[in-house]
Parts: sequence; structure tokens; C-alpha cells
Amino acid sequence: MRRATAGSLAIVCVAVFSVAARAATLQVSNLGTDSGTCGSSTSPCRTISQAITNAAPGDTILVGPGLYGDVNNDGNLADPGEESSGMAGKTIVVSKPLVILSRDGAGSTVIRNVGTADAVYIAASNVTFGKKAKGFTVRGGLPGSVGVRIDPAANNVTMMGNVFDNHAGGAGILGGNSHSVRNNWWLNGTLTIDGSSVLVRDNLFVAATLATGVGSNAVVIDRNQVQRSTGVGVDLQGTGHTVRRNVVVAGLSGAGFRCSGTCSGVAFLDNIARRNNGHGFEVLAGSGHVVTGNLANANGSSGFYFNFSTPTAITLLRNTAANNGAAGFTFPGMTDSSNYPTLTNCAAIGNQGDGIQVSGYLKVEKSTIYGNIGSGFNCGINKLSGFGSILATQNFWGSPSGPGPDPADQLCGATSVIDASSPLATEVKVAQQRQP
Ligand SMILES: [Ca+2]
Ligand SMILES: [Ca+2]
Repeated sequence: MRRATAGSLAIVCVAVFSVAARAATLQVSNLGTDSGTCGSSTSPCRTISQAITNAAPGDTILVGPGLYGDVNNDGNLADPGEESSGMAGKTIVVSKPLVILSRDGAGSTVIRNVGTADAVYIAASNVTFGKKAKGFTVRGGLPGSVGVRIDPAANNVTMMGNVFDNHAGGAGILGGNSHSVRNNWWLNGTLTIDGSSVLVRDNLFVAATLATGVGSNAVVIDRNQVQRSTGVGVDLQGTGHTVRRNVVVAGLSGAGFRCSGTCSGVAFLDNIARRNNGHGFEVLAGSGHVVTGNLANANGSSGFYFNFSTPTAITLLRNTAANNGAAGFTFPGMTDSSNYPTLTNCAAIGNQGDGIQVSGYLKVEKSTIYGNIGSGFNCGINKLSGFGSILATQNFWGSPSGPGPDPADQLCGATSVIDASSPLATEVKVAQQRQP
């Protein structure tokens, strides 16, 4: 068995080596001329599309600085030197496994889209489009146009170092699985991940939304920054996603992070939602979420707003809600005696609304709750209905003696079913892994 494996490996190695040996680099330049044989350094192609046609699978296409696509900006691709993919509604079609790079980076290499077209349509697996400092700026088009689209049948696409400036349309729609989307800038519009096992890391979104589609699965959203989104910053549907170390700041409307629709089983780890107009973290659906180490600061509404249509057990560990416009933590939906939220080592500090607002059942332990305005009533915990009960022992309330008037926060609403005994004497340190 071992011998047979070694033999198979040798065959694979020979095959890979022979492909690598054959792989060529084709040149594209604004000074080039398209032909069936263009691509050498002495006779570069004019268009990326012609180089794709001339390339063999595994080749690299190296694109010089300048303008590609709708060169004369008249809204069509019928003029000399303009891209001609041969497919309606697609400005550039990547139909083979190729590595497509710019020589000088996104700052000086621009693909101008037209109408409602997909600017870059990736129809093959194992495509690389851009690398760090070797990407493209993709911009232009009318409402309905898309910066980049990956066909659902295409897998293992790498996109790096690009600027998608889709002022009139969608930033991207990524079908297929196992892509790596790193170090790109997404300006305006929405990037929607529709596939599985996609890594989205170190991207910058400005006035844009990062979304996962209804059927998406196991998307890793890591270390991205989302600024000034016009809607929700990170808008999640689908299952099993990991959302960690992202910062969503200054959203103009809607939540920083939202989980709704088909969203289920999401891990929110060490994210920051700051100064968004809506809630910091808004979870409206699903079960099995993990919510650990997150900070919601100075958002317009609640820091953490978790509203389920059916009772759902959820544990919030090491999360801080500070200085938000409404309650620090809000649980307005149903809970029952076996499915309710538990807050451990969390902090609700200085929120305009209540520290924690809930109806039904809740457990809060080893947490810090004080300095909340409580809508003028100094409420650390506000229990909105007599139904259920709250176990809130071993918390710090702003005074060693527990809930009460300033400097402590007090209990509000149905206080008879809140057990706030055994208060702690000092603040609990919330060990968050990431702070600005
Ligand atoms: Ca034109
Ligand atoms: Ca107080």
C-alpha cells in the first residue's frame, strides 16, 4: 500500500512539473495589439480578453498600467482596444484556470465596466485575480452592474489586492466554494458570498456591505474593516460562519452586524461595532450562536439586540456594551425556563437606555452593570414583564452593596423576580482580546 502511494505521488509530481514547465506569461499593454498570437513581451496584447483567449490553462497574464474595458467611456465595448469577451453582459470572462495580475497594482490599472454588465466574470476554478500590490481597480457601470461574479460551479478562486469601486452597482457576487478573498477594497455596493468555505480576510469596505447569502456555509470573515456602510455593515444569512476580529464603524443606518433569515450557528468572536446608527450586534434568527469577546460601543440603538421568535439558549461571554444609545443588552423576544440567554463576564456600562432589558428568563453572572442612564430611571436591569425570572447574582452594580440609587444602578420593572443577591465589591475585568 505504501509503495503504491509513493508510485501515485511520483506520477502526480511529474504531471504537475510538466504543467509548470509549460506555463507561460502573456503580456497585456495599452500599447499592445490584439492578434491570435499576441502575448509575448515584444508583441503584447491590447486586451485582457485576447490574452485569455491565447493563454493555456495554468498560464499567467501580466497586465500593464492603463485603462481597459470601455476605454473611451461611451458606454459600450465596440471601440478599438476595448474588451470583447464574446458573452453578453460580461465585460471580461475568465474561462480558464489562469493567474491574472497587474504589473503596477490597482492604483494604475483600471478596468472600466459598462451598462449592467458583470465587469469580471470568473467561470473557471483555480483562478487567481490580483495579488497584493498586483491587483486591479474595477469600476463603472450602471445600477445592476456587478464588479466581480464567480460562477457557482467555479471553486478555489483567489482575489487579492483589488479595488472594486462600484459606484452604481453590486460590489460582487461570489458563488462556488473555497475561495480566498484578501486585501481588497470594496467601495460602495454589496459583496455577497453565496458559496461555502470562503475566506474573507483583511479587506476594507467603505460605504459598502459584506453579506453572506441564504445558502452560504462556513464562511470565515476575519479582520475586515467596514466603514460608513449605508445599510448593515456585516449582514449574515446561511450557516456555520465564523466572524472574528472585524471592526464595523460609523454605519449610516442599520446594525453593525446582523444575523437574520437563514442565519444560524454563527460564531461572533472579538469583533467591534462602534458608532453605527442601528444596533451594534443584531441577532434575529437561528440557534447555536457563539458570542464571545465582542465590543459594542456608542451605537445609536442597543449594543446587543437578540430577538428570537422561539426561545433559544445563548451564552454571551466577555462582551461589553458601553455608551450605546439604547440598552446595552436587549432581549425582547421569547425565553422559557430552559432556553434563555446567559451573560457571563460581560459589561453594560454607560448606556443611554437600560444596562440589560429583558422579559422572561435571563441569567447574568460575574458581570459589571453600572453607569447606565436607563432612560432616566437609572436602570441596570429592567424586567419588562412579570413572566419568568432573572438570576443576577455575583455582579458588580457600581456599589459594593448592590443595586440602588447612584452611584449604583438599580433594578426596574418586575423587580420581585430579579435575584440580585451576593453583589461583587468591585468591577469585573472583561478580558477582550482586541481593543482599538
Ligand atoms: Ca467604448
Ligand atoms: Ca447609576
